Amino acid sequence: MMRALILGGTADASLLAAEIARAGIEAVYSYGGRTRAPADQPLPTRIGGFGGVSGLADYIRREGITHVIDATHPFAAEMSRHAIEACADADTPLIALERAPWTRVSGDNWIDVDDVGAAAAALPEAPANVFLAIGRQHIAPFASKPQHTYTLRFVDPPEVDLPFAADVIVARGPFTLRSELEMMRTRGIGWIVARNSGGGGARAKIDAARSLGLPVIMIARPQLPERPRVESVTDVMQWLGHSARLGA
Ligand code: 3Y8
Ligand code: NAP
Repeated sequence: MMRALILGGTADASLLAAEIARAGIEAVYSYGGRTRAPADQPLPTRIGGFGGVSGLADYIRREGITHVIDATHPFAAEMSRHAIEACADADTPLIALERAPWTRVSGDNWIDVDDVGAAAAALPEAPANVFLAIGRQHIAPFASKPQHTYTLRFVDPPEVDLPFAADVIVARGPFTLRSELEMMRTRGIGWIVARNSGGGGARAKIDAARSLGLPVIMIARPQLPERPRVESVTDVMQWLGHSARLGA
């Protein structure tokens, strides 16, 4: 009897959950508990960590999980690494649903960096107006460059003081080109810091930067160990042995 675990938290995971529910496959959707009110899913949902690799392996065994789909975010590296180790330990099939990274197109002015520390170092010395579109968890390195005016964007209002003065937009994506252009123009944004998340939900700021001719400091994805990986819900459904009913 098939029972799938979706490690969720992204737009692609929501699309997959809808398809799995439609196909009548027994499954559980899992959030990490990072936001106050995550989107509802059409599947039984659990929220919060599993308790490391062993906690996830125990969960898989205890809940009779037969297939694990890692549909988390390319930057949710710890969850993805734990899934690889726990599935090997529990001898449970694993597949990753992961969107391709964004690639430069003509007109893009990207400065490629490896991590958020290098992103802070890549900012100019002269004061600039910077949009940090990298969420809430990894902003500390920018405290080393207090000369800039920062705009941050969080899913939920900040609960603790920020490590540097900044203006916070509280908004949950996906975002549109129109709203990103409006925000960047009215705030006089001169620099954008982004992670190479890929997908459509966060792409609008990259397109807006290109049309405004603004530089984007682009943080590369963390390296992950090899695991089976697909980019579409249809491929996951086929892996699960069900053909996704396209748009039915
Ligand atoms: C909790 C689930 C859907 C899912 C929507 C996608 C698109 C909009 C774009 C910017 C960049 C950022 C951030 C972002 C995007 C989608 C998708 C995506 C980026 C929710 C969600 C959860 C999270 C967690 C949150 C992180 C943060 C990252 C904000 C739900 C809305 C910056 C990633 O405050 C915090 O602790 C937030 C933490 C991890 C990165 C960070 O380190 O701060 N996502 N985002 C999931 C869980 O608990 O398991 O609340 O419903 C999901 C989405 N966020 O159904 O349409 O699929 O990528 N999420 C980045 O790309 O760099 C915003 O502002 O331009
Ligand atoms: P992370 O740093 O890779 O994971 C840290 C720990 O959080 C994991 O070891 C696990 O705890 C727990 N966790 C993470 N995702 C989980 C899930 N879906 N279900 C159960 N536990 C989970 O994770 P993150 O980058 O903070 O991302 C957290 C969530 O936000 C994920 O669902 C991810 O898909 C979503 N998200 C993240 C980003 C991003 O930029 N990172 C963007 C969009 C959405 P235990 O070790 O206790 O099991």
